[in-house]
Amino acid sequence: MFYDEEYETLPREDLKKLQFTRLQDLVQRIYNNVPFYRARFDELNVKPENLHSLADLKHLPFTEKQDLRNHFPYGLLALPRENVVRIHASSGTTGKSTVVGYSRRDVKNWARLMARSLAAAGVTPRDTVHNAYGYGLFTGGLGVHYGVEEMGATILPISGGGTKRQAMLLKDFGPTVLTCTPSYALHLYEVARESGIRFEELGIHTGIFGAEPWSDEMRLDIEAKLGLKALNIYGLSEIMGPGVGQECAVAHEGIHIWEDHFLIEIIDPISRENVPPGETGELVITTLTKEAQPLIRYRTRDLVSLRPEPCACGRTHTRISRILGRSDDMLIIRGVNVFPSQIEGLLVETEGLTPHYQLILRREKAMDTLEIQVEVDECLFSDEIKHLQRLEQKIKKNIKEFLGVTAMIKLVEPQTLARSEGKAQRIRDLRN
Ligand code: DLL
Repeated sequence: MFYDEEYETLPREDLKKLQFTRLQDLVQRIYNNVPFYRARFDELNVKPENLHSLADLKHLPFTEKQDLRNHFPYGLLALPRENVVRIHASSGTTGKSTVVGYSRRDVKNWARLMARSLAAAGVTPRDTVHNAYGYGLFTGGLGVHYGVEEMGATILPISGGGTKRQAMLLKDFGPTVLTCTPSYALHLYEVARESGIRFEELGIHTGIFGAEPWSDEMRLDIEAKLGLKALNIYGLSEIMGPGVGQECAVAHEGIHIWEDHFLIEIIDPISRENVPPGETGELVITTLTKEAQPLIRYRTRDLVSLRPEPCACGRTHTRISRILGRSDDMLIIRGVNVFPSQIEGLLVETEGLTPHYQLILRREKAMDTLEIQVEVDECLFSDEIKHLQRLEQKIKKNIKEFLGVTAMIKLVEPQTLARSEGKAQRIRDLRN
């Protein structure tokens, strides 16, 4: 059940001490070796020796995605280039991708943290993992891959795409664990069903899904359809990749962040002050042990809340809520703020709809409009037109009532919206 029991259950006092020692070491390394950070520290008039406790973290500078872009590709390395053994990059929808370097020890730590995450999800060395996260510069494929090997389970390095073939492989190789994005899990389920494969009979007991936002309602839908326990895995390439945090199978609620390696804060994105536990804010992460490309107070843009209460699983590492949205994903429709995941929640709950949807934003006469296209399920589609119209009205009313925005609803035929092999593209912003 544990991979690294001593560290996973370290009393919080000891965990804090360990974090502080590691933070001191990190700050020294970064100040000596990364000109960008040295300049930032000097600007703010802070020196590594000014760090007396974890509370002093607040005097250190933040790091933003733009800082990584400005130093593209290798400008933030804290080690000589020849000590870097691997490079990953995040695709990024706008601008240049962000590049991340790993030392030999970084990739080892990553595999161990990923193994820890798998163990927390209930995976054991007896399991076989069908890994449909993409292999390549994206961290999902290789990140999960080395974690599975590290823990001694069997990896099926499938990668994304070729969904029909994947469905066959599910049947042939008999995996017990599925790893991919939640949207791809649903796609795989549909394609398998078309080939006459009943997912719930495959013997897959656990799905470890992440890399894109998904709602609680989506989780229930996936669990019901695929007949497995769906657990949330969190990570980002700038910090490491998958395995920064993992929801445990015991509580099945909230993501444990591996705090001996990552120091987290949750801040108000505007004032940049810490928000109280339970309140939603932006997750900020400091990498305590990364050698090649450590980051201080990295602003993830992911919105979460802290759940500091102890967990039934015995792990002492704090939990965060599922990712509620990204601050840069928030839609502002005529002054009302909504997150795509809130819309998703309402759609998935509505009978007759599928979890396949797209949000289309337009600007008409200086007014922002939102159109929601959502696929209906097959039984409903053959239904009378007036039923469909009634359903559209019902969704529209719910969205107005619960989220305060007016949306145009367009029900579309099953299988008409594009499926993604990795991260789903839910938003089409046509405003510019
Ligand atoms: O998506 C790493 C990863 C791979 C995580 C496989 C989990 C599984 P990036 O491509 O750099 O890295 O994208 C990171 O994806 O800042 C979040 O906005 C989002 N994200 C990651 N995990 C989750 C999750 C990988 N469980 C960005 N729920 C992050 C919601 C997630 N969003």
